[in-house]
Amino acid sequence: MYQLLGSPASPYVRKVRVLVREADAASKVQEVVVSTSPMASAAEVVTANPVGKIPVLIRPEGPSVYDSRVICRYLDAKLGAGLFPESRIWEVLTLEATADAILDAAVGLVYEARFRPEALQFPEWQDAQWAKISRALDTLEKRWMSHLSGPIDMGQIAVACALSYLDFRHDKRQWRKVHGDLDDWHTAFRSRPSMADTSPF
Ligand SMILES: N[C@@H](CCC(=O)N[C@@H](CS)C(=O)NCC(=O)O)C(=O)O
Repeated sequence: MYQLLGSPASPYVRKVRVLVREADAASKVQEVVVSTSPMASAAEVVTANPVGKIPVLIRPEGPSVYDSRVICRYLDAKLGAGLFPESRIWEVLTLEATADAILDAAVGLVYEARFRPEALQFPEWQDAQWAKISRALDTLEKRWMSHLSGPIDMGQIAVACALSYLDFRHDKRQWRKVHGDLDDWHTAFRSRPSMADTSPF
């Protein structure tokens, strides 16, 4: 039995939770909820991942595995999920990296607002982070719609988790208003049972 240290609000953890459900392997991965933050790392997370970030996968056969991209690739292999097809592996990995980059900027913005004293907040930096997200959404819409509409893979799951996180934490930015094709795609994708079952809201 694997143990997944995480939190229902974390979009990186959600990628793994969706993969596990798509692989129909929920009985093999116990989800353990932890509370951790950049300013107060949870001890049980640090024991398994020195930088204190979630998700972390504790596995019976060796040391823990961490970073959502590594965990997803690992579990895909172990559970036979088939979400990293060799025939389009570089596209899948690039798409996943694009989704994770959206998340890195989006989560960073939340941390800035939550943990940095108001007087030290830096609107230009915040705008630059949102500009990264905006450019990535433009690129997804211009270059990736046919891939997103093909057979399910890890790239699609990562993009769906990233877009849901924008809804969850950055709703005021209204990304859907200027990205109609992505809006339609995400609205259909999020109705999959694996997505509905892992929604943070
Ligand atoms: N690249 C990492 C990012 C994970 C990450 O930043 N997780 C956040 C939760 S959404 C976290 O653990 N933050 C606590 C911290 O930064 O110390 C991954 O893909 O797993």
